[in-house]
Amino acid sequence: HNVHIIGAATAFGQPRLGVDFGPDALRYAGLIQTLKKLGLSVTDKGNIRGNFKVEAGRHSIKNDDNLLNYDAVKDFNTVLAGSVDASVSNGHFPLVLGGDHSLSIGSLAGISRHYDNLGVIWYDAHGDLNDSRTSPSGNIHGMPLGISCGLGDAALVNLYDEGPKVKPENIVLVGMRDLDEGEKEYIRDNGILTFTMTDIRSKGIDTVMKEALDHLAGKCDGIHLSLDVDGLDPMETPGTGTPVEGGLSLSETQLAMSILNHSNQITSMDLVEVNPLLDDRNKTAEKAVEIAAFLFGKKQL
Ligand code: DIR
Ligand code: MN
Ligand code: MN
Ligand code: MN
Repeated sequence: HNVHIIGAATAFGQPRLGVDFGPDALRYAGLIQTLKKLGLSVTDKGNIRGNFKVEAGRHSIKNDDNLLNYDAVKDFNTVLAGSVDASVSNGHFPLVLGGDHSLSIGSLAGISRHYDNLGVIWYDAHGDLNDSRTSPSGNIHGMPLGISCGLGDAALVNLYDEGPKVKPENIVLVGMRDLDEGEKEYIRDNGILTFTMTDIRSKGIDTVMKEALDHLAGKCDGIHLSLDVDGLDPMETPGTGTPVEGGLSLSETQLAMSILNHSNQITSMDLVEVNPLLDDRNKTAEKAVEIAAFLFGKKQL
């Protein structure tokens, strides 16, 4: 692998500032050295940065459709999609560092054109399947998977490429424990394979990950992993904007990543929602680096 690190320094998808420093927090936690030590060749493409005008109240503007920072999210993701597309075109593995989860609109837009049936594993406390109608918040970081499936605002759905980027049957949700009513309805109506925390406690994360891969095997020509650090328990990863109790542990996540590594199926990744301003001495970024290391083959012995 040649891994392309793409820093997606956006906080536009939600109201809390600081998540735009996530990519640098991950670098300071040793991401690049850690991946190089695993024998990977790593290129850091630097950060894509939105034009923040916090003092002018830029970071709290909603459009008529109740979408927060709509224009900024759209412009940012168009640039990000181009960078991700270029990396995949040149045969590299894009590792997109967040930044809030709205960045997956751009990463999926840049990646999906390279696959007929892109699989997506969404490792998160949340489904991120809202649109402006079902969203309780207007925060676009709660919508990227829905948008990628074709839900909601047309300009976001058609961003970078016409039409939806992902099919519901090619999605697996892992770690779910805070789904909004509209998201539950969309999951049921579309039969999206979903593993709640209750399912994970019952079956074990190893069985869950194997079932996830089995579900995508055969039909998908690549699998994108979108990992929101709030999928882990807040005791593990406190530095994130929307923590939810009752999440995955670091060791379960290491095991999950090992299983994905052994499958040799993962072709791209987002590592998102690290907010160093909410963190305890950068421990969330350090754990996120450990998670990425396991995805790329780190072992304990
Ligand atoms: C909630 C929170 N479902 C929303 N979503 C988050 O605002 O749509 N996603 N935090 O990661
Ligand atoms: Mn495609
Ligand atoms: Mn989340
Ligand atoms: Mn998320």
